[in-house]
Amino acid sequence: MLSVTCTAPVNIAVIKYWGKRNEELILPLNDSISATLSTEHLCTTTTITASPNFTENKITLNGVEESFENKRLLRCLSEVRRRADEHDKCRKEILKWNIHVVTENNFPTAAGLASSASGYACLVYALACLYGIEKEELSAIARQGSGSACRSLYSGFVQWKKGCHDNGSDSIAIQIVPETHWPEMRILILVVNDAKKKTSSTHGMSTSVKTSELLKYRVSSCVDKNIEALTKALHDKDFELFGKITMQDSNQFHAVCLDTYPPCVYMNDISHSIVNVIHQYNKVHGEIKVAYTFDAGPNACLYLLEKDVPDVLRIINYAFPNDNVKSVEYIKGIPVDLP
Ligand code: 2P0
Repeated sequence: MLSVTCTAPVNIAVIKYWGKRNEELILPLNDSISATLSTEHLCTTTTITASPNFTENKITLNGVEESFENKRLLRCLSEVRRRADEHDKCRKEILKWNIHVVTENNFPTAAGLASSASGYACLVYALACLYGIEKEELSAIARQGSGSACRSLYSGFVQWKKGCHDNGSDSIAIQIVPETHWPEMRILILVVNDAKKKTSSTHGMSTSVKTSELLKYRVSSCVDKNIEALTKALHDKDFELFGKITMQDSNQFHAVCLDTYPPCVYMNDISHSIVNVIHQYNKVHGEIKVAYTFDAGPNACLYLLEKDVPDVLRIINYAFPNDNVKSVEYIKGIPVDLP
């Protein structure tokens, strides 16, 4: 019997992934960029045990047994096993053993807090550890579990390159800058609602690809420019530019969601109030001090610099005294070196 336990973090996109050109291989229409959070607050922990005595594969998510007959799960498992089979030093003797997977999120699952990202990153990383795969590029495998998962395998700010090969071999994540590059950067996550979302990202983006004209414009004319400018902002530690692009991309992503037919409505009234408060706050200061971004849910992620955290927390607590807005503080990624 052999057992491994790994932890993987959530990532929060500043240039959003929304739309696939290949649903089977999970190949995106556009590049995306995210920051990987610290595992102190939001993470997935997964234990995988392999044994010759297990009569079947099993998976438990947050204490509830789920079906193993899940296409994405099976694909990740077979991709890791295929690579292990090709490597001389891997534990080939255990490749045929069944496995039991026990996975826990320390935050609300499927509430727009990127649980599938940390979940599949953790699964693939743990499988690689189990079979003894070393120094392998794993992000292309994690991507086939959930697109955004490929970004959670690296720390700092990470770009998922859409790639151009039909087989997805170059649709991988790369680190743009490590978390040490901009150590003052912080993220506050304002949990507005932790209920499970109505429209899954997978379904929502598939409908957007079929129905949204705005998504075509976003992909053809906006994202590449923003990827380039945001990368420069990161290298230059230019918060003004970083914040502006982050907010504009979030707004465009939600505009695409509304342009989808039927529309995907992820932000709620509190989300929109947060947007207003942030713009007022930045206006009063005459510069961008805080940037918001919203994923496929109503919860806000605020990017800001450490020096501004106390004042922004004060404003948030003042503006939302009775609402369920909790804050969580930020960031350092996991090391990606396999043991
Ligand atoms: C992102 N989101 O870039 C964007 C922003 C949600 C909004 O990646 O179908 O759960 O599993 O590839 O990865 C959520 O999409 O979708 C997502 P699948 P995924 O973070």
